[in-house]
Amino acid sequence: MTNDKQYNVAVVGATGAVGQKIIQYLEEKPFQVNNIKLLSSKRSAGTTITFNNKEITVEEATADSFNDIDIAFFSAGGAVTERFAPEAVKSGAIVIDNTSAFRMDENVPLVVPEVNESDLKNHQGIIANPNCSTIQMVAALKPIQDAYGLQRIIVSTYQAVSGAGLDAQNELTNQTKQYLNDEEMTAEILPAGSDKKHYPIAFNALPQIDVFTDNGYTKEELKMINETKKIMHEPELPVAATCVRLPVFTSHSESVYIETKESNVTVEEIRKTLANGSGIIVEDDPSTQTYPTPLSAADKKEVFVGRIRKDLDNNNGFHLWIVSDNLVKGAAWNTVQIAQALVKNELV
Ligand code: NAP
Ligand code: 3JM
Repeated sequence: MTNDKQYNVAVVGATGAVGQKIIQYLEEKPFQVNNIKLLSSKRSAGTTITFNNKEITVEEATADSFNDIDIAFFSAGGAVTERFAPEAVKSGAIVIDNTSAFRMDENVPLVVPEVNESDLKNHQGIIANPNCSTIQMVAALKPIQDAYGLQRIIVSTYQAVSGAGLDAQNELTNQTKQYLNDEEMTAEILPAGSDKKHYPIAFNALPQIDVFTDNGYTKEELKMINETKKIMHEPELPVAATCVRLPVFTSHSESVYIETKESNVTVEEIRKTLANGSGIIVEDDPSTQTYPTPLSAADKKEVFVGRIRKDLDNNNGFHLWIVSDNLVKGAAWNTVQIAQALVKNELV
């Protein structure tokens, strides 16, 4: 708790994978919640969700939902944000948005508190939460950027199905059962709900997250590339990304290659720099087979780093394995941390 003021909050997408986690973290009292309004589409309106042992009825989100709201958390897809976030701001609320709708808007701070909390002071009503894969990578790389500078990032991701919503999680469960029962697997959602073709994710690996763009990269890959440059305030930093979906329920993993500006940095120095970083836990010891995995990182708020190695050919190159719960630090917890920072800095 940072001050005595009480805040009225709304959660748009309260019945979804991200929304449910936001509600869970608000119960931990990151700041004082006076009233909470839980919003969804017509489909879930009328159902109830428990908040602090009280049953709250979920309401359909409309333009009028935001009167008297101080902070509105949005995680119901880009179209819902585009439709209602400006209305919420007009009603006097600050919007913290989990979708990609406004992330690259120059008037919208894109924030990971451990990396660029000070960008919050420029907000004009909407603050964007970065993509889950971006958040864990920049959180881990920030201390390295500060200490040694960065001159290149190349990342390959190994992403969990929970990043694609509750329906995608159910799809993995159902396909797993079908496969083990020798039945044909039905694929209707992944790799991208809105795309023409769907492939099974169970016992598979799909090198497509979100839809393709004209240059051959997927939108998820471009989110990682562009958001990283914006958050790290390095528009010219070379960043390349390949994003892959795996049959893992929770936590994204990333194999990240970086080149530092400074030469002759040692693995021990990188390890120490990371261990001193905020919200980072180093789990790295080949002698005891210690490294993070999706299961070990699940439900944790931190970003875990292991397999730290120096490149064998490039003196400035390092390889890292970065794992974090995509619905926690990758979405809900980062969102709630942003709200907490707004309260702490008296920006709300
Ligand atoms: P989900 O499990 O499919 O939940 C979607 C939520 O949106 C549900 O609460 C749904 O309500 C609600 N919704 C759908 N249409 C709506 C409408 N017209 N009006 C109001 N509410 C509506 O999805 P999720 O995984 O929670 O993700 C939600 C969004 O968060 C994604 O679309 C994405 O933009 C963003 N996201 C961001 C990150 C990140 O990296 N930061 C990660 C994951 C997701 P009903 O129950 O009524 O259907
Ligand atoms: C993660 O607008 C939509 O249909 C949501 C697509 C989506 C996004 C997004 O672009 O907001 C699904 C899952 C994200 C994200 O965090 O970028």
